[in-house]
Amino acid sequence: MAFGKRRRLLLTAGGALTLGAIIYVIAAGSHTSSNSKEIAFSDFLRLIETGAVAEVAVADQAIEATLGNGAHVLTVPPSGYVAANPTFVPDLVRRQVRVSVRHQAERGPYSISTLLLAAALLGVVGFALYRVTSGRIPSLENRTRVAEHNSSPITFADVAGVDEAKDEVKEIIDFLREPEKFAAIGGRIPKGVLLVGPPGTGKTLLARSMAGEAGVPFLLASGADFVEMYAGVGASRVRRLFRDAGRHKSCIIFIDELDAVGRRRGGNSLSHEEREQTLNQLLVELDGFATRPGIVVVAATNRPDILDPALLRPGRFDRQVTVGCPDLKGREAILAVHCKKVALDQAAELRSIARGTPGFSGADLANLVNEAALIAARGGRSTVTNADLEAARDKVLMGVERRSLAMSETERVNCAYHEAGHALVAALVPHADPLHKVTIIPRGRALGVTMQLPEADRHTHTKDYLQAQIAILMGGRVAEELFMNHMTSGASNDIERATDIAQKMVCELGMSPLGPMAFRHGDEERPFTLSEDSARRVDAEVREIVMRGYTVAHDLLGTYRQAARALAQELLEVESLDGAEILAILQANGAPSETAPVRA
Ligand code: NHX
Ligand code: ZN
Repeated sequence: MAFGKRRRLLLTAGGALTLGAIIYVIAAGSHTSSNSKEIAFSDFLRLIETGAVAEVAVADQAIEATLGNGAHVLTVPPSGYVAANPTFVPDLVRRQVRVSVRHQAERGPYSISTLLLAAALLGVVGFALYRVTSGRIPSLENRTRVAEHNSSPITFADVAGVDEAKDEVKEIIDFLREPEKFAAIGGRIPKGVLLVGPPGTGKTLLARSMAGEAGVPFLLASGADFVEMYAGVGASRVRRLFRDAGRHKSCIIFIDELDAVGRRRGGNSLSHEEREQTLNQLLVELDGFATRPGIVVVAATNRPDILDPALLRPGRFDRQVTVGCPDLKGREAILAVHCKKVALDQAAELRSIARGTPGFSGADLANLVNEAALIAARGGRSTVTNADLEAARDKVLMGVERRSLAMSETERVNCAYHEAGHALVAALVPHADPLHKVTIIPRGRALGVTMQLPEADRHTHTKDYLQAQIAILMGGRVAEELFMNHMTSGASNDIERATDIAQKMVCELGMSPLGPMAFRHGDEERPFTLSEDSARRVDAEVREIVMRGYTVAHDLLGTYRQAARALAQELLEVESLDGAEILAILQANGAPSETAPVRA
């Protein structure tokens, strides 16, 4: 990497020097002395009248004059002036001015401003080129990095929470360890493995651990490295990567973000020709490797759907391994891996933290443990406690607390009622996730937050759940209206999220009277557009669903006004409440203890 940077620097410096040299040569080639000042032709005539001019050099396009005091000036006569005024030269001679005529070949009369203009133009063009190529000088340097396999290799022990994926790649590791054994038996060994999963789920880590387990070198490249402005550069990088791989008896080539190069061909983007060339080269190399044993290509993507089908054909990336977000057990295991690196309090309950982090990826969990360690250190503790982990979880989920943010009293009161509105609806509407926490301490972009946590990992949602979620989102705005007699712009995010859910229900999930249909606007791949009639009906249904949620929230908050008021007052007092505290306050103020069905 350091080498690449230095080389780039050298290239840039060299380019600048060359440019400077060219400008110098052009400037020196012109006979105009650098102290010539360009003046208007009329001023030049006036200078002659006053007898200030001692000498002139006349050329086709310009006249250079040397004044009596030794200064040089330059002027451009109207075109054809000298030819049209046959007395011009004799007049000069009569005034004791020495006249010489310069030939075009002497390239004398380039004005310094013309030269500067040319140089500036050159500079602008160069700069534009530099910008277009985002500062990258087209070098064929190899960007692949070879991981050392003897210095603390990553093994399966470092990879937690993706047991199925591990099982699936074990076979490939066995093959890498003893390729001869497999070759003797015959049969085609998988050459390309595609790791599919969302960001942060450990695809790179899994690939690394495959190399570590098999004890083979690990060559790393990113699909984005292959996408270049210049035709042929991407393809040559691919060629080089595979040539490097060929030097090892066996190894793993890992291509991160395969979708950057592997996108379906035939697009109409500007750079698509270059990408197509790169992709073709990749396909060629993959096929070439079918004959060479011991080398496995692993690639990662989170968008297998946009990959060119040619990449997925037999003999290429024909094996797909899904690396998903970890489940409860997986999250606990991942937390344990990361907690090994910090001094963990004996009483910390990783299981409960894992339960409270549904949907977290491995990277999110690593981040959580790190945050917890920072919180513990800031608090002067020598170990990371359960409370630190919980605080870190809330920070990752809801954003950083901004206790110092100045809020006016009206804003604070509005915030308390807004959050109380969300909380009351969340507590009383059936089918909703339990309340985790309500706070009026500003966090991230929000002045207040109401947070629910599912009881178990959810992979699908019922229509009831989604409708309850919309009602809860409406609870904030409804409370502002009922208790503050106004509306604020603060509800914007709630409104946006509620509308998004309703739109999905109608357009993607078939949860409206319009039936189980997908309503979507067309894109390049599927130029199917919504008919005007459908669009109108979709809008009406979305509105209907959002308004139903609004009504549910309005009914609940209207019925249990006193409970909502008590909740808001308590929030103004203590700023944060957890789920159990909220339920206790609601029940003490006349709200039912159990979520009863409410009429829709
Ligand atoms: C502003 N923020 O931007 C101020 C500072 C109604 C008490 N002028 O609904 O804070 O008004 O239940 C992600 C998350 C915009 C994106 C929160 C985009 C908040 C949050 C506007 C509480 N809690 N609104 C809420 C809130 C605001 C906003 C967001 C976002 C408020 C409300 C933000
Ligand atoms: Zn809100």
